[in-house]
Amino acid sequence: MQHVLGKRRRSATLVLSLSLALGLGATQAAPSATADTPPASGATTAVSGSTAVSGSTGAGAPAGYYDAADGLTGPALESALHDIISTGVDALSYSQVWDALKVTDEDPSNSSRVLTLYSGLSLPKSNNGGGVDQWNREHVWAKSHGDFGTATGPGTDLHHLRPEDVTVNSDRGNLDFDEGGTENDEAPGNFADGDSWEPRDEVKGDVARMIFYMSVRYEGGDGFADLEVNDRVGNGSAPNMGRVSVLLRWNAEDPPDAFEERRNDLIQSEFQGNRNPFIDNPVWADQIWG
Ligand SMILES: [Ca+2]
Ligand SMILES: [Ca+2]
Ligand SMILES: [Ca+2]
Repeated sequence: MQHVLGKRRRSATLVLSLSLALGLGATQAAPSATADTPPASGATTAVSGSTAVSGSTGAGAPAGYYDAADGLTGPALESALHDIISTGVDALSYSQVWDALKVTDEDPSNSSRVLTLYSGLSLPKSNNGGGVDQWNREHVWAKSHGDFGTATGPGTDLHHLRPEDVTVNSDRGNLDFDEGGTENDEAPGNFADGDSWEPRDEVKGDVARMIFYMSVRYEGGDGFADLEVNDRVGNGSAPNMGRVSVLLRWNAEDPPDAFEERRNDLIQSEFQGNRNPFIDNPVWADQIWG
């Protein structure tokens, strides 16, 4: 049984590797979307006012979206971003998350599939569920850290929910994020030890920006815990997630790509009505926690 599954995994990985090698991967979509747009006119439609949102290749934030954060740093910036991303939010039910992920995490090279976060596999959209080799809903901010469960709220917030292979999701469990450990046998490039999980290089920044979003979005005023990043691992059930110093480095090393930006746009326009500011402007993380 184990042996057969292992073979299936390797072949799925091979297919993905080949498609990436052939230029069919998510990162290939970025330049063509904006390459023909003159920089000046592109910038005015893609970003808000005078706030410097550099490097964005997605549709980006609507004009004015971040105006209230303009020029701020530190706690004032955090507070302004909290208000911006907590206004006019349409929160989903946990069952609605299944269908949403089939849109936000669609494989750019195959519209009948989704891409999984840690394992990087392309799996059929229809193969969601709780069985071995199916995909399910990974809470990147582990739901036990603050005990928010799957009630409508942080547990159903698409900005930190991603498709993942059921058993890899189980391996990550509720570990904090840090570097080191033993490589995961089902998801090469991911490592874990007793108190932390290190995602593969391609999604290190994605993970960091999802955690930053959750820390700013949830401040304890909505019946759920105040979620906060800290510089520890082994946070257990405390409403904290670490290690922020490592997450800041990952944020710099793995900047937002077209897949992540498209996802942010879709969550705002089709589902929740709010954005992850750290995808639009990764430097804000340094200005709050650096
Ligand atoms: Ca560790
Ligand atoms: Ca990435
Ligand atoms: Ca918070």
